[in-house]
Amino acid sequence: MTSPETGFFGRLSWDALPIAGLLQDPNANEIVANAAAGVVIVGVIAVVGLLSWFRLWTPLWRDWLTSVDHKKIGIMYVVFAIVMLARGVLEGVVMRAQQAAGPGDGFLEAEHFAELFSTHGTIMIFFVAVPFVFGIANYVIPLMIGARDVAFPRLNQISLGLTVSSGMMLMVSLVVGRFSTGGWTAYPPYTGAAFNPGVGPDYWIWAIVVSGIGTTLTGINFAVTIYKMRAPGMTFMRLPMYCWTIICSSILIVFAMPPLGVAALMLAADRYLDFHFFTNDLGGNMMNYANLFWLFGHPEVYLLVLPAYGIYSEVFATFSAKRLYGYNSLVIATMSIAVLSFTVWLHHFFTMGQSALINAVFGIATMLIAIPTGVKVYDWMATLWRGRIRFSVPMLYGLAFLMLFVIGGLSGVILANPTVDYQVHNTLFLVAHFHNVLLPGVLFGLLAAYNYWFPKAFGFRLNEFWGRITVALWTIGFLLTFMPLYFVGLMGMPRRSFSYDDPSFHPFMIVAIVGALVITCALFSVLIQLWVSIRDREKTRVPVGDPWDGRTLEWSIPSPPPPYNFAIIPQVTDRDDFAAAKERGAAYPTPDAYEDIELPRNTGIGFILCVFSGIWMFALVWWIWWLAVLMTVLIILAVIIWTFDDSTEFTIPAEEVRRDHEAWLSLVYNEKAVDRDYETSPENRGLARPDLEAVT
Ligand code: HEM
Ligand SMILES: [Cu+2]
Repeated sequence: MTSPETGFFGRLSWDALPIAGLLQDPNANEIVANAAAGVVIVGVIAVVGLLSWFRLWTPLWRDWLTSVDHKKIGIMYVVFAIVMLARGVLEGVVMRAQQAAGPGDGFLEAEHFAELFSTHGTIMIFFVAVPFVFGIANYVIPLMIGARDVAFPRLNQISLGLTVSSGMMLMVSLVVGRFSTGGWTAYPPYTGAAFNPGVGPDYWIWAIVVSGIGTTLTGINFAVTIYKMRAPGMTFMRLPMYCWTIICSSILIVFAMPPLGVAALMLAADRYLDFHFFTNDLGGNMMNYANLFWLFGHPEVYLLVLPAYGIYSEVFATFSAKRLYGYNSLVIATMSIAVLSFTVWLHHFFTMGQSALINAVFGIATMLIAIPTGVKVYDWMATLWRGRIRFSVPMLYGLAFLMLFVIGGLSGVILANPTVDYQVHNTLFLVAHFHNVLLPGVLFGLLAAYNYWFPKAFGFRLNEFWGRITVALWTIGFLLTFMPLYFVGLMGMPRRSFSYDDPSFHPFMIVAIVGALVITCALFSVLIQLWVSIRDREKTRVPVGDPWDGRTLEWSIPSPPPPYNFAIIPQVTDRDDFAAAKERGAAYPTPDAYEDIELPRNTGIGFILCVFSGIWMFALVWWIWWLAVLMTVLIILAVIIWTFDDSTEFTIPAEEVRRDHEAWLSLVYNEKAVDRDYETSPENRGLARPDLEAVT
C-alpha cells in the first residue's frame, strides 16, 4: 500500500545508497557493503568504457543482442552465469571469513550476513545453475538432434532477456537499498510486511517472478524442440542421453516453476495489498507457502542435476571410446527420478509438526530416489570398465564427480531419515550435504560441458594444463570447504548464523575458509584457462569439428558451426549416429543437392523486454506506481507491435550453402586423421581416427 510519505519516486531516497550508511557510521560492515556496491558501479563503467573504446556497440547489437541464433543465445547465457558465479562465490567467501574470524561477532552485522546468504543462495540457484544449464542446452541440443534451431527462437531470446533483467535486479540491490534477509527460500512471516517492511523481500519476489517466467518459457521451448525438431530417423530410443535429461528437466520446469511463481505472487499480495495468505493472523498460514515453495524447490534440484547426469553420460562414453552402458536403464532411471522428485517435498519440513506417519512415508519416498541414482552410477562405472580411457579435462571432472557425488548422495539418504533430520536439520550438516551435491554434481558437470563443447562453439580447444589445475583446485577447495561442515553440523553448529560462541567450532571454520580461498583460486583459474586458450588459439584450432572422436551429431559439422548448423539435415540410423558412421567409413558424405535455408531474422524484442521488465521490477520494488503502470503499458504495446512484424525470416541461398560446405568438405578430405594418443597436440585439427580397438 502506498504509505502517506511516498512521493514522486515512491519510497526511493538518498538513504537507499550504501554511502549514506558509511558516512553515518564507518565500520567494517559498511566498508564491505560499499566495496560491493563500488565493484558493481566500477564494473558497469568499465564495460561501457571498453565497449565504446573498441567501438563494439554496433557489432554487439547486430551480432549478439538482437540475435535469435540458439548458439549465440546459449553463449550469452553462459557468460551471464559465469559473471553471476563470480559474485556468488565471493559472497560465500565473505560468509566463511566472517565465521573464521572466530567466536564472537566477527566483522559483519547480523543483517548483512543474512543478506549475504540470501543473495548467495538466490544467485547460485536461479542465476548461476539455471542459466548455465540452459545456456549449455541452448548451444548443444539443436546440434545434437540435427535441427537448425530451437522450436521457438524468438521466445528463446525473450527468456534470456527476462533472466538477465532479473539478475540485474540483484546487482542493483547492491547499490540501491538492501536485498532480502529471508534466505533463498524467502519464508514468510519472516519476509512478510509486518516483520520485514523494507524493499529486500520485494527485490527477491520480482526477480523470482520475472526470471521464473523466462525459465518456464525455456522449459516449454526445449520440451517442444526435442519432441518436434529431431532429425528424421532419430526415434526416442536413439536420442543421445543428454537430450533425454534435458527433456525431463524441461518437463520438470513446466510443472515446478508455476508453484514458485504463484507462491511469490501470493507473498506479493500479502506485502503490497494487505492480503493474509501467509500471515500469522486473520486466517493466514505460512505452511501453505512452505508447501508451494518446496513443491517447486525439490524438483528444482533435480532439474539442475539431471542435465549434469546427461553431460557425464556423454563425456564417459566419448572418453572411454565406448557405447554408453545400459542406455535403456539410464533412460528409465532419468524418468523415475523426474517423477519421484515431485513426491518428496515434505522432507523439507519433517520438523514442522506433521504426523510421524507422514514423515515416515515421505522419508521412504525420498530414499527411493537413491535407487535410480545408484543405477546410474553403476551404468557409468560399467561404461568406464574396459574402455580406452583418456584423462582429458571433461573426463577428470567426471571422475571427480563420481567419487564426490556418492558422498553427497549418501548424506542425502541419511537426512531422509526423519529421526536423524530432527537432530541435524538447520545445522551446517545440511549445508554440507547440499553443497556436496550442487558443486560436484551440478557445477562440475557444467564445467565439464564447458570444456567438452568449447571447441565446438569457438573452433579451438581449451588449454589442457590450466584445465587440469582448475579441476584440482575445485576438487581440493570443495573438500576443504565443505567436509568440515559435516562435522560441525553433527556437533550442532546452526546454519545461517553470523556468530557463535562455542570455540570448538573454530578450527573447522579455519579449514573452511582456507578451502573457500582455494575455490576463489579455482574461479581465477577458470579465467586464466580461458585467457591462455584464447592467446594460443592458433595452435589448438579444430576446424574439422571432431576433436574428441565424438559420437553424436554435433561433432559431424564444422567448428564453429555455420548459422544453419547442418548444410543437409542428417538422416539418422543409429543411436550414436556419428560414431556408427565413422565406423562404416561414411562420416562425411558429399550431398547430392543443396537447398535454400530459411532462418529466423534478428529482432530486438528480447532486449526491449529485458530493459522494460527491469524498469518495471525496479518501479514495483520502490513503489513508483506511475512508472510501473507506464512500463506495463509499454511492455504490452511492444509485444503487440512486434506481432505485426511479419518479415521474420531470411533465406540463405543454396549456392552459398554449397560453397561453404564444399570448402569445409575439402578441408576434411585433405586433413590427416589424428590418433587418440595425440588428442591434445596441435596435430589434432578435429579429424579423429576412431579408436577401433576399443570395445564398442
Ligand atoms: C563456491 C564456493 C561456495 C561457498 C564458499 C559457499 C558458501 C556458503 C555459505 C557460507 C552459505 C551459508 C550457509 C548457512 O549458514 O546457511 C551458503 C548457502 C547456500 N549456498 Fe553456497 N557456497 C558456495 C557455492 C555454492 C554453489 C555452487 C551453490 C549452488 C549451485 C550454492 C548454493 C547455496 C544455497 C542454495 C545456500 C542456501 C542459502 C540460504 O540458506 O538461504 N553455494 N553457501
Ligand atoms: Cu528436497
